Amino acid sequence: MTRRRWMQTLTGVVIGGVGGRYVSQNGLVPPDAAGFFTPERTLNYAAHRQFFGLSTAREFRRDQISSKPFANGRPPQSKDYLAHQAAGFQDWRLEVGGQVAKPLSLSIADLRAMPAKSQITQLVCEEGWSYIAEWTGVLLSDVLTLAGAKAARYVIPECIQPAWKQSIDMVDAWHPQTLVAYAMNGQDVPPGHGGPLRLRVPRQLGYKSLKFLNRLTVADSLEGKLRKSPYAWYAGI
Ligand SMILES: Nc1nc2c(c(=O)[nH]1)N[C@H]1C(S)=C(S)[C@@H](COP(=O)(O)O)O[C@H]1N2
Ligand SMILES: [Mo]
Repeated sequence: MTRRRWMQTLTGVVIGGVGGRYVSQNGLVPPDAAGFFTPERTLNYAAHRQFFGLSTAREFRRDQISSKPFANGRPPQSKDYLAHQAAGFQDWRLEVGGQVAKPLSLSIADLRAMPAKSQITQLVCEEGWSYIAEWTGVLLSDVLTLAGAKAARYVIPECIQPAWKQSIDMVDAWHPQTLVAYAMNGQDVPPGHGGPLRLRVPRQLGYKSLKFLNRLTVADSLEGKLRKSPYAWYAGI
């Protein structure tokens, strides 16, 4: 057995034996923890949630904003996206549904009419690069409040690229830095960075900040919407 295996086994025994019941009763098992065999995911998630639930990501000064932020990947080339782009995104909608009292369909103008919030945070990609930018938008918590979100486990953001699925728990969904962003560095979010609308979850690695956002679902289970990915579901930083 390698040392890593030993550590994993040991952690598994500790979580499985002593903390297992506590952890599962308190919703501290992430949806991609395959039971006993990936205890580090549970340990990481449970520790973050127990000890750092309300901590905030670092915010930066305006003079620290990166002059050349890296746009990861080309914007979608689908007919649908190009048509939205040609129309200046005026028909783009953010649908909000699932376990809510009042499903919503919000245009970018509707979102701009809501209280705005800005933050200068770092987007950190799991591949090792990062940039600092100012994001402006509506707090996800304000959108959830407007929709009358009910008690549930997850918010599932979706985008115009069906392969890109994500989900966050309610701690991140209601967190005071989690934004539905329509502006980056004072301009409309450019297509390369997920325009016209993207999620910003600054307490997690970049892949949780879904670009081209068009739907939010409040749900208790991920029902096939758990992204198959080598990367951990919980990517707290
Ligand atoms: N819809 C969608 N969202 C996405 C991605 C993507 O390819 N499509 N890439 C993710 C990854 S891996 C990272 S690091 C960030 C990159 O954001 P950026 O393009 O502003 O650098 O967006 C995330 N959100
Ligand atoms: Mo990334």
